[in-house]
Amino acid sequence: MPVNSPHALLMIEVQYRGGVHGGSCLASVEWRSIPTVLYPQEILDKAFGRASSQADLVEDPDKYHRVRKQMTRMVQSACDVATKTLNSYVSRWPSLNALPEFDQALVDAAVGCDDYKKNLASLQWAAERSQRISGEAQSKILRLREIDGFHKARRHAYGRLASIIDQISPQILWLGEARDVLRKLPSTDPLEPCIVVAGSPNVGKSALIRALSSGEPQVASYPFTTKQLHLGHFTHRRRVYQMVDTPGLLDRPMLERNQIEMQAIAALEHLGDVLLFLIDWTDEATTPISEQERLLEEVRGLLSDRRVLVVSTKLDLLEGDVGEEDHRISSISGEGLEELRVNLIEIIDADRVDDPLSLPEHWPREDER
Ligand SMILES: Nc1nc2c(ncn2[C@@H]2O[C@H](COP(=O)(O)OP(=O)(O)OP(=O)(O)O)[C@@H](O)[C@H]2O)c(=O)[nH]1
Ligand SMILES: [Mg+2]
Repeated sequence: MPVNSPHALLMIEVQYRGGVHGGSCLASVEWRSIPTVLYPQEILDKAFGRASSQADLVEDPDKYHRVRKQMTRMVQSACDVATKTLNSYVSRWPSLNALPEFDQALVDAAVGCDDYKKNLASLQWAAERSQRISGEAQSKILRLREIDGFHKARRHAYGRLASIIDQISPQILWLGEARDVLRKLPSTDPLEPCIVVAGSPNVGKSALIRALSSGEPQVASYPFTTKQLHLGHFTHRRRVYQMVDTPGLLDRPMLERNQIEMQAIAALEHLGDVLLFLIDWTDEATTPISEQERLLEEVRGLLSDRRVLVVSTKLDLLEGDVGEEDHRISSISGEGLEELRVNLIEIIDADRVDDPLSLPEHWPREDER
């Protein structure tokens, strides 16, 4: 196939697309995959343990040379393990500046962006210090002429390494705790469309996400509420339509909100493609209709660029007339769900046709063969 044929070009695009979407963590943050942070003492145990086993491997019939090699190797491998461990945290934790605004706002509310950056920077500092200790001890051992001196130099280096780790122990502990909080944050892929589901408490947000989802929705939490939120998705023509719940975020009057919540709400502007606003008109509703409608107006005002679909829920319980709405659904009986899904796909696709990487529907794709 000549390189300049349309097909060749297409292959390149497909590969490129695969590159962007294929690596699951390239663009989106998988908070769940942040590795466990060891306790300071565990880092030291790991470093010194590895160092001892390295020393055991040294073979030299001459005691003087053997001890010198052993001590050099112990210092080197203890410091290497410490450096690598600390650096692995730094590199596995996402860089905040590269995150979508909504994610940054969540991190800020959950653990504080400043602390996040400062504590990671401390680990990086300690990793560098550990390398320096290693280098200094090795050149010292090279200059020494006594077996006793080799041991002393090794002990001295171990002491320095332990004191560095001790010095950043509050930062290490902070990261360990932060990880447990961050792991529960919702993560969405900014390259795929996203539907934000809003509405007063108990209107059926989570039930709708569950009903539209292929498979069980993921459960996550926002830093603003003890309620669990749901993340679901469905696929249509290979595109993944993500859905996120907003309990504690877009479910009560904005006047009651603190600055950090407002920051997250403002950042929602950049997250979703469509906003579904759910209204419960049934007698079961826990929030009076007037209040639900007031919230709708507030949300419309806050996310003015966002296309809003008003959906009245619990159709199976509904009697008589309701107010203005775009859809009527029941997540229990399934009524209206497919119409809603089709409408969502239409709205989102209309906005995304100019994606330069998208392919016409009938074109062959590499991963289909
Ligand atoms: N009959 C009926 N009940 C529903 C329907 N959708 C949700 N419910 C019920 O309404 C209650 C609230 O539903 P959820 O999906 O938890 O509502 P939510 O908006 O996620 O609530 P919060 O997360 O607390 O804000 C649950 O008891 C659901 O079983 C529906 O279509 N029909
Ligand atoms: Mg819910």
